[in-house]
Amino acid sequence: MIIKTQKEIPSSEITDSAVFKERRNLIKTMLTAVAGASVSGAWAGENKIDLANLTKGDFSTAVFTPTPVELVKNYTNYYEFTLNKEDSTKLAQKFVVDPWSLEIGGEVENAGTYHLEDILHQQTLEERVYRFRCVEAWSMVVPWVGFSLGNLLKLAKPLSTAKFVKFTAMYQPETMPNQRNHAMLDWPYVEALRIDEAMHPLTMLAIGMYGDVLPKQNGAPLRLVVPWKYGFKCIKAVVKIELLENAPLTTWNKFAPAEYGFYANVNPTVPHPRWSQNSERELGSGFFTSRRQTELFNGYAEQVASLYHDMDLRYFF
Ligand SMILES: Nc1nc2c(c(=O)[nH]1)N[C@H]1C(S)=C(S)[C@@H](COP(=O)(O)O)O[C@H]1N2
Ligand SMILES: [Mo]
Repeated sequence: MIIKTQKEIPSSEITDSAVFKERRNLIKTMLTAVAGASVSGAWAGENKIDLANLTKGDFSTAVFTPTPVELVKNYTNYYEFTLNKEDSTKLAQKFVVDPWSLEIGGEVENAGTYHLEDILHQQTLEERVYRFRCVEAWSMVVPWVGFSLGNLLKLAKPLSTAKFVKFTAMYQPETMPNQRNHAMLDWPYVEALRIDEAMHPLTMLAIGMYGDVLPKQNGAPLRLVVPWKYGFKCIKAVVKIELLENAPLTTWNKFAPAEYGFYANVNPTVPHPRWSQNSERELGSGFFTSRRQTELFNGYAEQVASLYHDMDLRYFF
């Protein structure tokens, strides 16, 4: 089972932390509404559910064993802060995620800007345990918490002219050193999907992982997760979603088009110009552990191959 519905979601372990406390409480309320208490009215803002007495979550029904959370939190790609995977944990803590609004516009009937909390009130949160494959040939398994992007887009009512969905990340140079220094990439970070990819039920917007809110270095408060594509498509800190008639330029594709395609579907038979994509190092695997064979569409071929039935994946990479 790939998608667990809210009713099956395990309740989270309660941890105490000062950061984003209010949203954390709201999310926890939503996450733990399934612990037996009544769901309706549970997200009025104040905690109607006794958060201190929840059963500890378990992920035993997941297909894959999640990567230890400490590894996922301390090995991150967040180029707005640093190119160093170990340093972004510390550097990202200055990032301001509260309050957070999401703008939805372009080729839609209902354009608007919404507080993240208001969006969460409307969406059904789910836990989904997905494989995650970085283009650099390492991988992990993450229990994300979030909701279907398609459900959100449907509320915006896309027009028939909407063919692509563009995502823009936060521009916050005061806290993001590489934006301040105009370093490495064009900022803000931009990604995009074809509309059918965006509407696919596997595609989600995540607000949490491992039963808790997203750590800042992992893309708080809102990030895209598209499990059959290379990790760079999974843009962090999303502030704007635009439905467009034409494909926009995306950050990595623009930076090095021969290396980072627009599609970026995981494909072991299409090597990166500088390395093979045939296998991957799993985070947490030992020095002598063999590498994992990379799968077409990262193992999600059954769900998504039909999206590309008329395309030669060697050229649309
Ligand atoms: N805004 C933003 N989103 C981003 C990136 C980034 O640098 N900035 N890096 C991407 C890359 S290359 C990967 S592999 C994943 C990493 O997600 P993680 O750090 O949570 O593992 O985020 C993607 N999303
Ligand atoms: Mo990546």
